[in-house]
Amino acid sequence: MGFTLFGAKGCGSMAVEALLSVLNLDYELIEHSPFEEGQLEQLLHINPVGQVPALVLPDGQVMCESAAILMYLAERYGADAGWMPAITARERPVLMRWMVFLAANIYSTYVLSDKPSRFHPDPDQHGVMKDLATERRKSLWLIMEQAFKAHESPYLLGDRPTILDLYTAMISLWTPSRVWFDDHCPRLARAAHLLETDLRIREIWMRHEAPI
Ligand SMILES: N[C@@H](CCC(=O)N[C@@H](CS)C(=O)NCC(=O)O)C(=O)O
Repeated sequence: MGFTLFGAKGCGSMAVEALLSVLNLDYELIEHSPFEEGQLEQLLHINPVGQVPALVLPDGQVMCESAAILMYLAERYGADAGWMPAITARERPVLMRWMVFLAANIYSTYVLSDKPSRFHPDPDQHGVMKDLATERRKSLWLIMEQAFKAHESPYLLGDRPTILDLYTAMISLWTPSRVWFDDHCPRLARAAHLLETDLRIREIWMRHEAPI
């Protein structure tokens, strides 16, 4: 019995799919877009928040929250290959800090811009809300870029890719845009592009029509 991943095109399930693939784990992908009425209904049975990704583990437990899923899978199945630094490694707290930073600060802003009516009833205000969310994302990416600027390693945390490279690469595909990211966050972008030379990841990104 393998994993079942509930995901949608271009969504946060991409990174989970990529990690399941590079770790050679058996999984079935079920597409349930949270943006399609009928599919959302079904998704709510799996994740009461109505979001993807949601991952059903081989023992039947449901796991949600992209950063938590990536950390779990990488620790459990990808530690030897370096996808998650060892608990005693210097890189471990760095990875945990920035995984949560990406989830809590950057990814969370899409909750506003994807469905702004949740935060303001007046549609005339939605444009400005989305613009402000984009500006907020930009400033957060610049903070992360600053923190990694002096790291000279090929990937963000060393010579091998970790889930931090994967999560960074995925979220940087979204608004403002990979073009903005490449121009303004060259250190982070270098790691993302290097990760995307892995054909298994590239194939998944292409299937999601990622702008790489
Ligand atoms: N905190 C969640 C956020 C997931 C999320 O926002 N997913 C988007 C798709 S990329 C979604 O399902 N949006 C629909 C909604 O928020 O109602 C995670 O990290 O997994």
